[in-house]
Amino acid sequence: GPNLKDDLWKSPWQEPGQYVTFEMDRGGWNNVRMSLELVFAFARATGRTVVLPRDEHMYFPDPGVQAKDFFKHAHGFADFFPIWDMHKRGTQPLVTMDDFLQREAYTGGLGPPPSAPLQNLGYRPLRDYLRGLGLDPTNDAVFMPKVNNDGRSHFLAFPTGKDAPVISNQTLTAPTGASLELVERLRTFAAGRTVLPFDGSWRTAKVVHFASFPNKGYRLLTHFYTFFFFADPSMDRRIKRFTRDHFRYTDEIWCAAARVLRLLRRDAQAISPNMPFTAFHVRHGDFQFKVVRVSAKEMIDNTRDILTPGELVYIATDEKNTSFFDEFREEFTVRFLGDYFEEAGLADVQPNFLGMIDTIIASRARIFVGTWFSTFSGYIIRLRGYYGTDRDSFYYYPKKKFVMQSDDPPSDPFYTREWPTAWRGIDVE
Ligand SMILES: Nc1nc2c(ncn2[C@@H]2O[C@H](COP(=O)(O)OP(=O)(O)O)[C@@H](O)[C@H]2O)c(=O)[nH]1
Ligand SMILES: [Mg+2]
Repeated sequence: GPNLKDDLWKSPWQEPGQYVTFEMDRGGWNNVRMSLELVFAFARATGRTVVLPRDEHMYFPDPGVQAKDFFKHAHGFADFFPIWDMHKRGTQPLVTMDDFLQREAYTGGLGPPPSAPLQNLGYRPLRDYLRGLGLDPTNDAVFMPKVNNDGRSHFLAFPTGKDAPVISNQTLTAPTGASLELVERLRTFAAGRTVLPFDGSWRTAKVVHFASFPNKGYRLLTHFYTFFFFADPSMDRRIKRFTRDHFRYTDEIWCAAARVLRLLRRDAQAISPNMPFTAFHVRHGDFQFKVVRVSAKEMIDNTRDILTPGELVYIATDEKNTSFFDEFREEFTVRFLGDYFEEAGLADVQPNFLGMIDTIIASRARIFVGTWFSTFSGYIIRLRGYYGTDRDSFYYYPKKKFVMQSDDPPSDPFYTREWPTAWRGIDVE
């Protein structure tokens, strides 16, 4: 959990009255979560206040359970993570969009105020207002960083402190005055990418606005820890702890998962006393990567050496037709979230939480087998990294089956999996 020492840390770049605004990513939930973590990590590192977007309808595909109201609910991030806790603890200040607009936009502090009064300012006019300020080259109050190619070609590098030399491409290619250790770490981190120095507007703009505007080159689909380089390794660890300790699903989500876990363990122990369970995440639905769409038989054949004959296999999936998994039933006791719907009281849970509940359940398994490319599988492995069980994570895609047993540093494409640098050794001050 969060600790007081981390909470009390102040960014060396903190200035009064600076903010980060952002738009929710338009992809699936884990893409949204990745950009959320990135925005908050940036705010924490720079001492800026986070402006929370208004509640929105987000993209949650219907995973085929008994719920009909997936799109009825607009969500804010506080529905999923207890984010106001960090504000109350003084760790990371937050403000709602409407309070921010009243405080800064309608007072003229950012440039021309919005054309409509607050109560009439709809979703699109608000979005276009913020983008418009960011795209206006004469407005130095709002900076909208253009980072093409989802952060695969660039990353942002922070120097050790306020008056320390800026980290730039020069540091990579013709370093003068930088330590060999720093240059080596920077080269490994860069993995062929170009440095964006944390300097200029990144530091001075009143507002840094992260737009989700992919066809114009404004989108960051990458892990925060592969996008921010810190010349000070202790700052790097601190920001990783901040993400780990403050982005934990709410008690409501955890408790629902815990109810299922108790029943799952009961069913596993009915097979044999003290028997743990194994989990798969099989991503189908709208998933665009066809090479990982293989039959259940192939998944079993590719992983039989790590499975225990007859054990309980929990399958988290967005495949609605569970007969797809019949071959698993021939060799294992198989369970899905839907099997516990009544007994675990899931009908009373907000249906858009079900994917997060599946995530937590799968993360607690003896071994985990994921779908390569899936950021949903990736997050299950991240959680296992936080618990220390990441080595017991695999992919059923043979080429990538054992990648979690390697300590390779992050490389392109960064977002298709999680990397041990997110969790390994981060508790050292
Ligand atoms: N309940 C449930 N939903 C899932 C599962 N896998 C995918 N989904 C849904 O499909 C979305 C997948 O999109 P995303 O989170 O972006 O992950 P990715 O597309 O696999 O990288 C999730 O957020 C869930 O809404 C699963 O195992 N269980
Ligand atoms: Mg997706």
